[in-house]
Amino acid sequence: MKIPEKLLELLSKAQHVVASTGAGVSAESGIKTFRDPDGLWSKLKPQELATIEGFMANPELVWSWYRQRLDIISKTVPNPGHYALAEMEGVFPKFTLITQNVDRLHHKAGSTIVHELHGNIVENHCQQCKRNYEGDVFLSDKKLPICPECGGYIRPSVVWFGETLPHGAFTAGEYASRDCDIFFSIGTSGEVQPAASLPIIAKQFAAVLVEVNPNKTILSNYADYRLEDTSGKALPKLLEEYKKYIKENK
Ligand code: BV8
Repeated sequence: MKIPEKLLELLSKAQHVVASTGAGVSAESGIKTFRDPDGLWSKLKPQELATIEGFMANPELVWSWYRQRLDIISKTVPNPGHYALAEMEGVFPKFTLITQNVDRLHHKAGSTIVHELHGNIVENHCQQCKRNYEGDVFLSDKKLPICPECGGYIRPSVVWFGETLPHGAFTAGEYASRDCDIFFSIGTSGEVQPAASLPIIAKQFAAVLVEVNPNKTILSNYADYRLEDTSGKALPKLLEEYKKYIKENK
C-alpha cells in the first residue's frame, strides 16, 4: 500500500489532525471486532449484552460476558497501530485521539489524551447511586457485584445502546471534528451513532477525510483517501513516510 504524496503534503500543512478509532484498531492485538464475519455480534445478541434492559433482566449473563472480555483484554498488548497513534501526539501541531473502544489499549500504548466515546471496561459504577468502583475489586469473587452503599447493581462503565455518550468525550470529539484539517477514521464500520457522525461533521467543515480499513464501509464514499490495509501496518507506514517527507522537504 502506497501513501499518496498529496496526503503527505496535506499532513505537512495540517494544524490539527484527528484520529478516530474503532474495534478494528485492536484486532491485531487479538481482540475480536463486533461486526466482522467472526465478530462478537455474529454469535451474541447486543440487545441482551449491551443494553441497560439486557443488564437489568440478566445481570449475571452480562457480567459473565464482560468478565470474559476483561480477561482477554488484560492479556492483550497494544499493536504497532496503537503505538503509531501515540507517537502522532508529538508529530502534528495539534492532535486529537477519539475512540469507540473500551479496551484502553491506546492508554497502554502511551497516548496521553484519549476521548473515550463509549466509556471503558476497566471502571465500574453503581447503576442506582452512580458511585464509581475502580478496577475489578468486585469481580474476583465471581458473585454479582452489589453496591455496599445503596444495594444497587454495580455495572461496567461502558456506554450501552440507548445510553447517552459521556458529555465531555463527545463534546471534545465534536469540537475537534469541526476544527481539524485532516480526520482519520480508523478501524470502524461507521455503523454506530453518534460516533459515526464525527467524520461527516469533519467533512462538512472542509476537513480531508482519510479512512484506514482493509474493507469498505458506509464511510468509504465520503473518504478523500483510503489506506486499504490493516491499521497495524498502515499507521506505522504513514508515520514513517511522513517523517521522510518532512526531512526531504524541509
Ligand atoms: C445513543 C458497548 C442517544 C461498549 C457499544 C434505538 C434506540 C436507541 C438508540 C438507537 C436506536 N437506533 C439507533 C440508535 C443509536 C445507536 C446506534 O447507533 N445503533 C446502531 C447500531 C443502529 N446508538 C446508541 O444507542 C448510542 N447512544 O444514541 O444515545 C440516545 C440516548 C437515549 C435515547 C435516545 C438516544 C450508544 C452507542 C454505543 C453502543 N455501545 N458497545 C462495549 O461493550 O464495547 S457499540 C459497539 O460498536 C462498540 O462500542 C464499538 O466500538 C462500536 C462501533 O463498532 P466498531 O468499532 O466500528 O466495530 P465494528 O466491528 O463495527 O467494525 C470494525 C471495523 O474494523 C470493520 O470495518 C473492519 O473492516 C475493520 N477492521 C477489522 N480489522 C481491522 C480493521 N481495520 C483496521 N485494521 C484492522 N486490523
